[in-house]
Amino acid sequence: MTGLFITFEGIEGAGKTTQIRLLQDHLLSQGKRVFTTREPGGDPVAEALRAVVLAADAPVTPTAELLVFLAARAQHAERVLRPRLQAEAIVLCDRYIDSTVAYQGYARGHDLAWVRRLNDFATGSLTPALTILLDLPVECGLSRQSDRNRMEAESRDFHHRVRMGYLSEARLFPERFRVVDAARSVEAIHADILKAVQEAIRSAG
Ligand code: T5A
Repeated sequence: MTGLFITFEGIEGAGKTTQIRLLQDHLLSQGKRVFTTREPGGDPVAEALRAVVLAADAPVTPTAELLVFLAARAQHAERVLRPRLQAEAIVLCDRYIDSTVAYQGYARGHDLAWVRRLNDFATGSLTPALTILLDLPVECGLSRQSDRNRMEAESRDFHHRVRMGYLSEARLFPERFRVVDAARSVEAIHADILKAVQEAIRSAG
């Protein structure tokens, strides 16, 4: 695998989409080959699964929810992520394995070791070189939201557990995570992300 795999994580409204767009523009202006994608989704089958699992009124059980996110990930990893990384692109992915650990593990209550093993199974252990965690208080993230999917309608407590879960993962895997304070201006956040990405590009080179 010769590309560079970078994932973006955070609670609802953390600013992942905004920051990925800015980073993509910057990297393209530097002549880099960049590919942007998202989870759940990024492939027709995975996008169909996304529609099912995120529909506002879908009566999805917690176990089915976990397995649908993983099924979408398996499809995306094999059909999209691996080929793009083999084509030497910098791949920017909006959410990945840590979303499942944070939402279905820490917040929903599925066994963490089990969720990690399922992530490995779904992806063939495809792990990001760098994970940017955009961290901010739940109230701040939720106040930025305009439309609400099924997960976004969960309680504040649920989203608080997601946030704490992410921060625990960042402490467990410090070599991969960079935690960025996302309660600041778009420009200040972008500057921090650029530093982390430039370091990752140097290390990979
Ligand atoms: N999920 C996903 C799981 O439960 N398990 C899994 O395994 C996976 C993969 C995905 C949902 O699925 C769940 C998690 C999610 O609930 P989604 O629609 O992709 O759903 O949700 P998000 O990823 O949260 O996308 P959002 O668009 O809601 O949030 P972003 O992308 O983090 O934020 P962004 O950039 O769209 O910004 C939101 C708003 O804030 C403004 C923007 O202009 C925008 O209006 N904004 C700022 N405002 C002030 N200051 C800043 N610094 C700002 N940055 C952005």
